[in-house]
Amino acid sequence: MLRILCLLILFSTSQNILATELLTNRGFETGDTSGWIEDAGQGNVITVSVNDFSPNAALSGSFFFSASVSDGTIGGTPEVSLSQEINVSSFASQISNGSASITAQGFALGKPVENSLDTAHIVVEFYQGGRTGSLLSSQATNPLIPEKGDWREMNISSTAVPINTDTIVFRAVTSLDLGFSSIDVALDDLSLNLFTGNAVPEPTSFIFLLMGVLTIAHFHPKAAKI
Ligand SMILES: [Ca+2]
Ligand SMILES: [Ca+2]
Repeated sequence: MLRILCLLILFSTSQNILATELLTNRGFETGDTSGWIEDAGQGNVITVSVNDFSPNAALSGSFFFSASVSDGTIGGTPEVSLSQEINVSSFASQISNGSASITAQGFALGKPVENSLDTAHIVVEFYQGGRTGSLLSSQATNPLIPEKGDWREMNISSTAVPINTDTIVFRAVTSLDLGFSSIDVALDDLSLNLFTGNAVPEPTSFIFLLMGVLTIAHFHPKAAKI
């Protein structure tokens, strides 16, 4: 009987979880870096690479970001970082009761003729008091050496938003294999999702469940001893 009741509760439960994409211009489809802070002020949003990425095309849409010297970065630049700073104070109640979490994602591509080990990674930082305030915690992917000829995924799995967070910073970072001159890395389809809410029983389902249990208890008194 206990097993049946547990199953009934499971099936009467709905996933009352909302996902909100926090990034703007996440695939660079404005044709520029609108919405992004270019920490090094370098790189460029392109449709076709001078130096030929392979495939020489966006992962989705028409545009992608390139950190390559041929696309505007000064030779020898050790790192090109794009970031967005998102004020999440409108989610304060969910964050303060521990029911907010994030996932982050991005894709990187290398060049077919490039033999240096440039890398890409993504970072999510949680702040109290804005980006210049207290860093509460952060998550980062391991450095990825982009594949030549294939967009590869960087992924931060579900991470709880620390209580007191009012600002989340997302960074996509490309890094130079020191000793070489060009960061031959492209980025596209960056994403930062905020999830709020918990799995909660639907009131109507719960009433039907209660009626069912009471009916069973009425006709099968022994079965009600759970
Ligand atoms: Ca794109
Ligand atoms: Ca390189």
